[in-house]
Amino acid sequence: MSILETIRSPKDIKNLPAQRLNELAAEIRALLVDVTAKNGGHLASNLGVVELTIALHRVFDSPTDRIIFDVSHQTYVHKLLTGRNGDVFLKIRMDGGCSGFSSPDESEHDAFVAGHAGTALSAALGLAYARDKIGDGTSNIIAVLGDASLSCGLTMEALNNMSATTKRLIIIVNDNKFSIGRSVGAIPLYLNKILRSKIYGATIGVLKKMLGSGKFGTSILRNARRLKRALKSLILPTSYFEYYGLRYFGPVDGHSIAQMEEIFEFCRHSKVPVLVHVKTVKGKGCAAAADFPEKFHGVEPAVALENCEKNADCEKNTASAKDTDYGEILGLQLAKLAECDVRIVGVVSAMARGTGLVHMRNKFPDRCLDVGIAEEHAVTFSAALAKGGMRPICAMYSTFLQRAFDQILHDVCLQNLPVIFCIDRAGISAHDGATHHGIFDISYLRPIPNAVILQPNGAQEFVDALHSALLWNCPTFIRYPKSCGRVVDASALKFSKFLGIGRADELVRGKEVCLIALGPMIDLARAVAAQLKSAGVNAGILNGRFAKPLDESALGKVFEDYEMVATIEDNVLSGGFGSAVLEFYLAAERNSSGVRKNRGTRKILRFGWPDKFIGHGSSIGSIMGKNGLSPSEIAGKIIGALSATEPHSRKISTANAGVGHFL
Ligand SMILES: Cc1ncc(C[n+]2csc(CCOP(=O)(O)OP(=O)(O)O)c2C)c(N)n1
Repeated sequence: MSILETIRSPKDIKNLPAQRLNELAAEIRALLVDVTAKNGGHLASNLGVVELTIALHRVFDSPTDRIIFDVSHQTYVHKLLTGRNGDVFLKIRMDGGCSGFSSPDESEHDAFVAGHAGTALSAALGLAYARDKIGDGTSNIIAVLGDASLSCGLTMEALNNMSATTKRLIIIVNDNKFSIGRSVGAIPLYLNKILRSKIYGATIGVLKKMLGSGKFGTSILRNARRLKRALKSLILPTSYFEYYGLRYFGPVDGHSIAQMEEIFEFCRHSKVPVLVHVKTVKGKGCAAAADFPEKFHGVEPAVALENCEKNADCEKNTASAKDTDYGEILGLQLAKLAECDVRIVGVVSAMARGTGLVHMRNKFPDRCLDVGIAEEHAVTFSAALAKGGMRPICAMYSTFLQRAFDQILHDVCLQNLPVIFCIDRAGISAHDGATHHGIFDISYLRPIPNAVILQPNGAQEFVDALHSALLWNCPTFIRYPKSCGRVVDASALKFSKFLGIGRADELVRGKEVCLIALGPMIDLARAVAAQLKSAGVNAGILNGRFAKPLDESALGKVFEDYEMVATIEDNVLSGGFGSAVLEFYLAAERNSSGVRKNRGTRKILRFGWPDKFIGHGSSIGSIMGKNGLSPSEIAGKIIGALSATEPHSRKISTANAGVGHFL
C-alpha cells in the first residue's frame, strides 16, 4: 500500500512520521503527472505546491481552520489529502470525477468556490470577520495566493482593507515567479528583490538556529519576540507589507516541509495578520514542466509527457493532432496586421499563450502589452489607447471579461471607442466547469449601447470579422470558442470579404422551420436539419452572425417565410441571442411592420444554456447532451412543436423549460 493510500483525511497526515513525508510527496507528484496526462489539468502549479500543501495540513486543522486557495487551480494536492484520493480523483475534470477547482459542494475542506484569480484574500477577510463576530474566534483563516494573484486589483483592494477587518489572518504567498507565463509588474519584481536579497540565506540560518529542527510547542512563543526582532533587522525590504498591517515572514523554502511547519506553527498563534513568503519551483519534480512552466501550467487531456521533447517541437507535435485554435489564427493575423499598421497593439491580461497573442509577443514584444491578471485595467487601458489614436485588440477569455463589465460600459462604449475585444473560450469550457464557462457574454454585452457583438462561423469568417472590425471603428466584441473545429492552415488565411455590420447570411433555404444559429452552433444546426430532414421536415439555416445589431431585414424575411423559427446559441437563454430575436419579433409585430403578413403568429423556439450553473464534464458534447442540446433532442422538440395541435397559441411551454421555450 502506498503512503498516499493511507491518507484518508488530514488527521492521517499529521500522524505520519516526518521522515516519510518526502516519499509521500514523490507519490503525489507521480500521480499528478499521470492523471493530468490523461485528463488534462493544471500540472505545473500543482507540482509546485506539494510540500506546501502537506505542511499546511500538518499544521492547521482543516476544516475547522479554513484554507482558501486563490484561483484554486492548485488544489489537486489538497484534494488528495482531504479524502478525494481514488476514483473521483482519477476522473478529475471528467464526468463523475471531482472538479479541477475548489468546490464546497464536493468537500467540507473546500472553503470557498474559486476559479477566477484574486478572490482568496477578500474571501478570507470575510470569513475572518464572521469568525471574530459570530464564530469561535479562534480558528485560523489561511489565504494561499500565487505571486501573480497577489498583484490582482481585487487582492490589492482586500489588502487595503485588512487591518480594519481582522487581527488574525494568515496569508501565504506562493512565489514561483510565474503567472501562466512569467509574472509581470512591480509586485512580482518586489518579491523577487526580496528573494534575491543576500540576507535570504542568513534569515533561514537564524530561523533554523532559533527554532531548532524538531517540534517546539511553546518554546516558539518564548522565542517569538527575539525572532521578531531578528527578522525585522534581517529582512529589510519588507516594509511594503507592513504598511498594510501585515507581519512579513520569509522567504521560506517551499519545498522544505520542516521549515514551513516551523513558520506556520508560529503563525497559528500570531495575534496580528501575517504574510509568509514561500518560494517554490513551478513544475517541481517533472523536468518538462519545470523547464517550461508556461506550457505546462495547464495541459490538454491525453498529452503524454514522456513523449514530450523538452523543446518547442513538442508543442508543434501536440498541436498538429488537434483542431486549429482561434487563438493561433488571431495571433498570426495580429502579427501580420501590426507589420503594416503601427497603431495596432495587442492587450492581454496574463493570458498571452491561451489567447494566441504569443505570436504577436514573439514578433513585436513591445506591442503585446501584458498587464498581468488585471482585466479591469486591461479594458480601461485599451479604451485610452484607442482614445490616443491606437488600435487596441484586447484578447481575453469570456469568463474573465466578466470582471470588466463596468470598464466596458463606462470607459469603452460610453465614448464609442474602437477597441476590438477578441473574446476567446466563448461557450462551454468542458473540463474547467462552472467558473470558466463563457456563456454569459452575449447577455451582459447586449444591453450596452454602441456595442457590436458577433460570432463568426469558422476560421475564414473570423479573419474577415477581425479585418472588417478595424474598418468599423466602434467597440466590437468578437466571440469564439477555443477551437474552430477543423484543422486549417492558420498562416495561409487572408482577409477575403468585408462584413457589413449586422449582416446575417442565409446558408440553407428551407420551408417549415428556420434554424438561426451563431458560430459553432451552425454545425449543430446542420446536424439538427439533417435529423429533421429524415423526419420529413425541411429546415432552413440562417447564420445570424451578429447578436447586436441584428439583421432586421433578414429576420423580417425569415418571419415572413417560415412558420417556425428556432434559435441556437452557445450562451445562456436569459438575455441571449434568442432573446434578441424574440424582442425583434415582438417589436416588429407591435409596429405591424408586416412581418406576419396575415399568416398567423410565428412559433419561436430558443435553444441555449438554462438558468443554472453548469458543472464540468468529459466533453462539450456530453455536457450539451445532459442539457438537452443534442441534435436529436433539439430536432425532437422542433418536431413536437410543429405538430402541436394549437399552432397559434401564445403560451410559454414549460415542457421546454431550461433549454428551449416557445412562444
Ligand atoms: C480573473 C482571472 N484572470 C485570469 C485567470 C487565468 N489564470 C489561471 S491561473 C493564472 C496564473 C496564476 O498565477 P499565480 O497566482 O502566481 O499562481 P501559480 O499558478 O503560479 O501558482 C491565471 C492568469 C484567472 N483564473 N482569473
